[in-house]
Amino acid sequence: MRRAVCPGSYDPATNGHLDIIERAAQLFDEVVVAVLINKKKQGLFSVEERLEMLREITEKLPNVRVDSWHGLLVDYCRQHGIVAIAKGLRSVSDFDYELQMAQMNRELSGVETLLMSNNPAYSFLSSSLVKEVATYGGDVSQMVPEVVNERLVQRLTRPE
Ligand code: COD
Repeated sequence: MRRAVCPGSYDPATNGHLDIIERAAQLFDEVVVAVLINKKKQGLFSVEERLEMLREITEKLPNVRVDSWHGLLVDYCRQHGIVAIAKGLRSVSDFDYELQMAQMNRELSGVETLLMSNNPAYSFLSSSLVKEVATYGGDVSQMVPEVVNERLVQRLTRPE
C-alpha cells in the first residue's frame, strides 16, 4: 500500500487545502491528513476542532483519514509507513519554505515530498487571511468548506 500524508496546521482548512487532499487521494492508496503543530502560528481552533472539521469535509473520500501528531513529521511518517509528504504550492515564496522543509525531512528520514502546483483559483487563499477577513465580518463562504464557514462565524461572533 502506497500511503502519503498531507500535513498542515489546518487552522482552519480552506478550499485550497481540500483541493490538494482530493488530488493526493487520486495518486496514493491511502492519504492521512495530519494536523501538526507549527510553532510559528497561534491557533484559533483547538486540534480536536480542526480534526472534527477535517473529518466532515473528507468524509466522502474513502481512502482519506484524519489524524493529529505532536512531534516531528518524519517520526509520524516512520511510525505509519508513509512514503511521501504531499503538499501544495501557491507561489514562489511558498516554494522557498517548502523546499527547505522537503530537504530537511529527506535528510532526516529519506521520506520524499511531492509539491503539487495549486489550483490558481485558490492561490490567494491561506488560513491566516481567511481568519483575518472573517474576524472583520468579511464573507469567506466561497473560500472554505461550509462546515468551516459555520464554525468561523460561530467562533468569531460568539467567542468562547
Ligand atoms: N492551495 C494549495 N495548497 C495550500 C493552500 C492553498 N490555498 N493553502 C495551504 N496549502 C498547503 C500549504 O502549502 C501546506 O503545504 C499545507 O497546505 C498546509 O498549510 P497550513 O498553512 O495549514 O500548514 P503549515 O504551513 O503551517 O504547516 C507546517 C507544518 C505543520 C506541516 C510544519 O510546521 C511541520 O511539519 N511541523 C511539525 C514539526 C516538524 O516536523 N518540523 C520540522 C519541519 S522540516
